[in-house]
Amino acid sequence: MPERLGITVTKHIMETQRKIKGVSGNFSSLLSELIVAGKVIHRAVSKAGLIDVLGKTGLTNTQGEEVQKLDDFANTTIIQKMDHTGFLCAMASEEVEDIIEIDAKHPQGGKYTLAFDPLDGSSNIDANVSVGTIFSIHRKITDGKKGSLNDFLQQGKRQVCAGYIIYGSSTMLVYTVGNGVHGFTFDPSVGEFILSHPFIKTPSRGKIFSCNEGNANKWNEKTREVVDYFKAIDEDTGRPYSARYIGSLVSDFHRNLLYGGVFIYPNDQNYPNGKLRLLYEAAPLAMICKQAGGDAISDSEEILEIKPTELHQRVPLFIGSKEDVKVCRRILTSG
Ligand code: AHM
Ligand code: MG
Repeated sequence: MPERLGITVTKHIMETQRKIKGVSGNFSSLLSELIVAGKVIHRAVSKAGLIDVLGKTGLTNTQGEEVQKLDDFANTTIIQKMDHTGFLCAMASEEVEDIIEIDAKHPQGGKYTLAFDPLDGSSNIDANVSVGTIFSIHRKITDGKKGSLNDFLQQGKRQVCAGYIIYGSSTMLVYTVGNGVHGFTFDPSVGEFILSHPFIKTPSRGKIFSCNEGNANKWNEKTREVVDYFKAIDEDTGRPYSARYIGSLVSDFHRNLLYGGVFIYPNDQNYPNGKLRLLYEAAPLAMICKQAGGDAISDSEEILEIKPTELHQRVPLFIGSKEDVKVCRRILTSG
């Protein structure tokens, strides 16, 4: 008897797509292509420690290929994998200043936009810390075949799909199209993502708070109050919470999604609007978190309600278990 493979992500996407109103076969093909890019990035990340070894000269590795920084590599991989599919009208990447138009030599008229952070947390990569790719898909809303900036400046609640791939102790893909959050673990022996975490639900109250507390003296008073709340002793609500902070957003978010807790990147003296980007980080993770039963706010608004005004807009982020975000909201908006 052959071993049962389990549900592959491709099968899952095709089945899910049939249930979503208004999406076509293009949509599952788009995601499938993106997942192939994720597999290529997975392969590169898993060899991260060898890059210097193989490319000592800094120019080429033993195969004669140019040795590239991994975030550049991930960025180029996604662009090259997606630009000729005909499904996208444009892309936007955290690594690229302007929107990425689809070259005239490729099919035009794609119905979707793709915004992505190719390798979030990449400053940690030399220490073997988990990193991730975050993605967000919207429908094109402007007329004409080419995508424009306005196609990207849409509220997070208009996302058709959001997800991330975490390159960790195992590589996982987590995605939602608005009917729950589903996690797939990469099985390298068959080269497929296999459904391992269907319908992920985050605990309504967590045990973890995650923030860079080294910045506490640069925070405003309200943020300090929020963090003091999670550190205070209170048996009924299980406080103090544990502090856990990797400094790699996908990893911190993923852990808190599964275990429950709140991730905080507030505005501070260095980052008056917060550090994290609305389109590539906050909005897609907010969609996932909401779908898993959690919540996400900036200091004053629901993340998914914010209408972006620029591509690389930053936003403060308080995201995680519903009850914990409720406390953040109460303190942040108190008089
Ligand atoms: P980047 O987009 O420059 O890589 O920064 C994003 C990263 C996140 O992964 C992480 O949550 C955050 O920066 C950590 O910032 P800090 O080092 O200030 O705590
Ligand atoms: Mg990032």
